[in-house]
Amino acid sequence: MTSNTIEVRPIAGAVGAELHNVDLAHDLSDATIAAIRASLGQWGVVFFRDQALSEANHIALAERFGKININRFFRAVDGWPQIAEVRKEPEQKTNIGGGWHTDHSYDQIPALGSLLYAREVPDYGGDTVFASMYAAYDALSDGLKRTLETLRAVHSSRHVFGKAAQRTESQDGRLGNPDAATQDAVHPVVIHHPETGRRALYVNPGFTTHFEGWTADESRGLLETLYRHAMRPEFSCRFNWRPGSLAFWDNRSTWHLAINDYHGQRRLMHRITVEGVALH
Ligand SMILES: O=C(O)CCC(=O)C(=O)O
Ligand SMILES: [Fe+2]
Repeated sequence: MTSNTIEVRPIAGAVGAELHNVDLAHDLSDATIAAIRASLGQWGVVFFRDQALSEANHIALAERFGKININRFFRAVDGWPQIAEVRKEPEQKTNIGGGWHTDHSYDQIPALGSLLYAREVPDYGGDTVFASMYAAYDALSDGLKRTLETLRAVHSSRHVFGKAAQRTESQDGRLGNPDAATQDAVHPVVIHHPETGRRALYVNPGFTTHFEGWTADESRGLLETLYRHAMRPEFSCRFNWRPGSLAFWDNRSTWHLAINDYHGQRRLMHRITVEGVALH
């Protein structure tokens, strides 16, 4: 297999690049995979346009980056247990991933990232925003950086996917298995990215509950300060989907949020999540 030279087009200053001149259904050569991996490390999320991927193509691509994690909360695509469905129907009001979060931080070995592929998109809206936790960390003062490097934080899925969450998604079949939402995880507040070695802020509004050894009440003020900082627009990018677009994000260096501004229209995405390593 030959591989053409991939063209990397950043879409914002801190995070996100479109990769052009690549056909993911036909070229999974070592050179192409290495180029994607390098861009993912640098840009936190990489985007591809106009990809014609079957479910098998999508799986083959994901497997080049690691073992597939079968999501225990999302409904799978019929016949494809490796592929989770991220769906919103015209009559549904809530969407999946509508607040800032990092997937799987509630796992002690969090997923590396996800490959989200657009099958049906609304006429307008339904963009996804990403934020760079490299940029957020880098812009903190030296004093706060030093303090944060001594802290660890607890992350949980209970309040999101567990029984207490009572989400409408569980009633309409998009999410399930609340009994699996019983584990918590502890990670450093500042991680050293396992591949790039760069430091990244690793707390998020979706799943972080408190600093280890602090109460939730005591943690709230500092967490809110960090979240407000990390949400600064210059650390983010916004991706407008078209059918056939694919986003591959790195959970260790980014947050994301799915904008819920397309009521009355369907949006259907296929997601494959790749396993990662413990974070230090
Ligand atoms: O639908 C999206 O754009 C992203 C949803 C989400 O948070 C996810 O798939 O992890
Ligand atoms: Fe997500």
